[in-house]
Amino acid sequence: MGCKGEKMRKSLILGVILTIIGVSIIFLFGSNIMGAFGYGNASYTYVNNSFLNNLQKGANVRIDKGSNTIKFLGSKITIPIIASPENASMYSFGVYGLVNPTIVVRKNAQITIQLINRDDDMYHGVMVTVENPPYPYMRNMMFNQLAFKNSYVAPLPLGVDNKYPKSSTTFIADKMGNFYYICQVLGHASKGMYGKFIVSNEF
Ligand SMILES: [Cu+2]
Repeated sequence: MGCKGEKMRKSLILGVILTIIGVSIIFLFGSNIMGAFGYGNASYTYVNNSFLNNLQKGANVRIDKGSNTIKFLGSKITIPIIASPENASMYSFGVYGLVNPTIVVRKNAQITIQLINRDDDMYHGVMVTVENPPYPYMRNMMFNQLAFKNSYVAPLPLGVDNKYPKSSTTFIADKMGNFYYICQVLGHASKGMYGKFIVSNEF
């Protein structure tokens, strides 16, 4: 009996210590860890419907509806991505009227992703990742693997009453290959909220 009680006390103390360590780590480093892996707080401004309706594609943008692909030929480009675009699943992204298009950019291009959340009942973010689909519901949120440094916009709050949060991030596409842009909110990528992101030199 004495031995059993001792064991229980030891494991209780161990449990308490581990909990304290865990909470401290989250407290001390939480926001940095979250930021590094695509979470944290995004700062944002609001845009409205007329902003969305007047998004202009630059001269160096090639849209191919047939293959659902958009090529950005420039070396300094802005990609406006709408979370929950009109007339599409709320678990999808819209870019220049296409839904979850394949995005192709040049190697070493400077990419600015501008995310706008049109959804009035869910947060959405975006990150360019090395992770391939299919995405399980419980994607590993602590170890999101960004494809490029800063290739994410943290989840944005709801867009209501013609006021849609907008935030952006800028990064260099410094690796060739096939990547994906996905919504990092739990369960969204698994419901289809993603598209291919290709870095290429063949146009
Ligand atoms: Cu989402």
